[in-house]
Amino acid sequence: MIKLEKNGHIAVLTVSRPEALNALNSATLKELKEAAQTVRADEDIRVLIVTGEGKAFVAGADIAEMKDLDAEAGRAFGLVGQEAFRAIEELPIPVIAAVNGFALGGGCELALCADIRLASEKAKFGQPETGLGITPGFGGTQRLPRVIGLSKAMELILTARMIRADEALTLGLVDRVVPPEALMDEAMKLASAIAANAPVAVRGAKEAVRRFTAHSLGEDLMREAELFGACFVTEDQKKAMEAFVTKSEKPPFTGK
Ligand code: CO8
Repeated sequence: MIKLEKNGHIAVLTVSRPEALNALNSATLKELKEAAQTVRADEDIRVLIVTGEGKAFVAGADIAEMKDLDAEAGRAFGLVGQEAFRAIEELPIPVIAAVNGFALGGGCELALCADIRLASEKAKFGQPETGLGITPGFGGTQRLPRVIGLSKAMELILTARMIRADEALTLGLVDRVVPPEALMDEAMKLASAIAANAPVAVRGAKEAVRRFTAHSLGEDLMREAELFGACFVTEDQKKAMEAFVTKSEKPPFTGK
């Protein structure tokens, strides 16, 4: 479900589960973490590009797998996702997200783990979790405000609305928007420009810049996982996820 290809000093990681719009289940998260470890161990790789196969980048964590979790299992699933995402974020080399389509929930959160984000004009972003009876659980509550600012992050997370690439650009969620057919070429050009610079200096610069936002991230992610797990004892979460999986109408939320 994760493809890893090398092209000179550049590696391309593709989330490839197109039948479920690349939704992240436990097996995919495990492969994602392993792929990050493979990239880390290969000193020849200087830049990583992360993208998705088909019409989605990643349409979120797998709702079918999450729907019946209880609080403990929910928290544990959140931690599995957080670990895989941290393995990507903490790579010493720069990571570019080439967002080709839907980047929702865990997908938007995966893009937030990259150092630079390019988007296709067809990309769509959002944190739909509160509409599914849960909080964002793969780092969105912490990384989104760090990238776009507090109140804009609040608005996106609390409304759960989906935005197009042009709005994502205005918000600073992506750095550039390009036509769909140009996305991978542009990502490769950017990666090549970075890979042509001195590897030790590039890695040092990445670490230094990341320190700007990394303060207390670890602790804050732990609290996010607890809050995420707590949603899985609610009827609202069960009913909203059941409605998604059975393609039926979501009942109004009751707060229970
Ligand atoms: N999980 C599981 N399956 C999914 C998901 C998902 N997130 N997204 C899409 N799929 C599946 C659909 O069920 C469908 O499967 P099937 O063909 O078997 O019916 C297939 O992918 C194609 O999807 P659609 O038919 O719905 O495609 P559309 O083009 O009509 O719609 C959308 C595309 C708008 C992207 C729609 O699929 C959608 O709304 N998906 C869900 C998006 C979402 O809410 N994502 C957030 C999930 S929650 C999350 O990510 C929490 C992160 C934190 C987790 C922490 C750890 C627990």
